Amino acid sequence: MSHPVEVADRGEDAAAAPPRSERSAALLGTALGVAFAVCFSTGVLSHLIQEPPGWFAWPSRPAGAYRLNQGVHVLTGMAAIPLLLAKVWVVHPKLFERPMMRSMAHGAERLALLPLVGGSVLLLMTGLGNINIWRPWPFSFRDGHYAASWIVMGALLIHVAARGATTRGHLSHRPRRRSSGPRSNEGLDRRGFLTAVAGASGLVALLSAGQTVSALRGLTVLAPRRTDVGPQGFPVNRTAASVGLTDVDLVAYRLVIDGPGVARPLSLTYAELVAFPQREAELPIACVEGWSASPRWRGVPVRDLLEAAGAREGCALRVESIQESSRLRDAEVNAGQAVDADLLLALEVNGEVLVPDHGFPVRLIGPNRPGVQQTKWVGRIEVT
Ligand code: HEM
Ligand SMILES: Nc1nc2c(c(=O)[nH]1)N[C@H]1C(S)=C(S)[C@@H](COP(=O)(O)O)O[C@H]1N2
Ligand SMILES: [Mo]
Repeated sequence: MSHPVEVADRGEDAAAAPPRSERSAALLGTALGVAFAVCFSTGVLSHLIQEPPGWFAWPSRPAGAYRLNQGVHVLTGMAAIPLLLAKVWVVHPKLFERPMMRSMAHGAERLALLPLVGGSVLLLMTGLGNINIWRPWPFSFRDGHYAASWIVMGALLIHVAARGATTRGHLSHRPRRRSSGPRSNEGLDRRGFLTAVAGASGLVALLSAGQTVSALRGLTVLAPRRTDVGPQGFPVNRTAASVGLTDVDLVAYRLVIDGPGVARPLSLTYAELVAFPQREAELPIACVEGWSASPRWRGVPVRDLLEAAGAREGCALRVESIQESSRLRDAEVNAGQAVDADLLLALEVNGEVLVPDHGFPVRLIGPNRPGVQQTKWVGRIEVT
């Protein structure tokens, strides 16, 4: 069923048509659907990586896959903001249309608009707030954002089932271009409007992409982080000062390797770690918030430490920080990641000893791990 907004505009001149039309709604809806599908799949993947169920093991290669995933998530999410604003502007007269419900099916379709529109606004707002470290809501960002994404995708399925056929109709009948005749309206026509929305969306993406794509770094206007700004040339998520670790006492410091998976638990001093053979690797820090940088690390391969401790093959690890209480003070390393030669306990970055903000004395850095799992100020590796 087709419910015209202002005029049924199938086959009419795009350059003379008003911006608020069914074809606009169909085009914007399709673009939003694609952006949300990309956001949802990259988001759910990020969730699986952080909360892996038994059947899921995130590999350590390719080293930059998580960086790409999260960069794409945040960019498509940002690009969706102008699309959503435009879509709501185009269809808003219909949201208040009477009668509220012409049939059960029509009623169900209308009802699904509430979680669809409300949830979308919530998703984009919480996402945008989170990357700007602005979290004024009373719930955990991840829980709220995750729940909202399922609600929105459910409502979107209902919406597509109800409106998909009309949308396809509007998309397949390209409007004819009329060469003569008076223009029906002044101001912005549909083509101009859609071009402006696409431009705004592209510009938002372009001005945010520098947080992932180093070639666009100079254009990082809308993303909160410049990835080359920070001690030793890249950003800091949680500073050493904020957790009281600016001044770790190297006399007392030990790295402990223990747990049921090892034959000979180790307790190593900093000097002993320095004496181990070191390995260098360029590996990304890819924050869940979308920014990423790829400095050059140098440190002890975890593999060598496991061997020294007589660890059983196929063990997973829990890496623990000397930082006191925080959700981010420990992280899991699955059995596949644990044997990657580039999983390092880094002592240096970009040719210098780590500064406290980047995790001095030692921090974990491994290929393809989300930033939240690159534990700083490591004090213990438990082999499970
Ligand atoms: C401006 C737009 C958006 C931004 C900036 C954004 C940002 C983020 C960030 C920073 C995370 C990582 C959270 C963490 O692990 O701590 C995340 C996760 C996620 N996002 Fe978004 N997002 C946006 C839009 C969306 C949309 C439109 C969807 C779905 C259609 C979505 C679905 C998800 C899901 C499922 C997760 C995983 C949550 C979890 O790990 O529990 N996001 N998002
Ligand atoms: N112990 C500890 N490690 C941590 C964190 C933390 O808060 N505590 N933050 C993590 C997050 S979210 C990121 S993105 C990276 C950032 O590393 P950097 O500050 O060296 O850039 O560290 C990770 N390691
Ligand atoms: Mo992060």
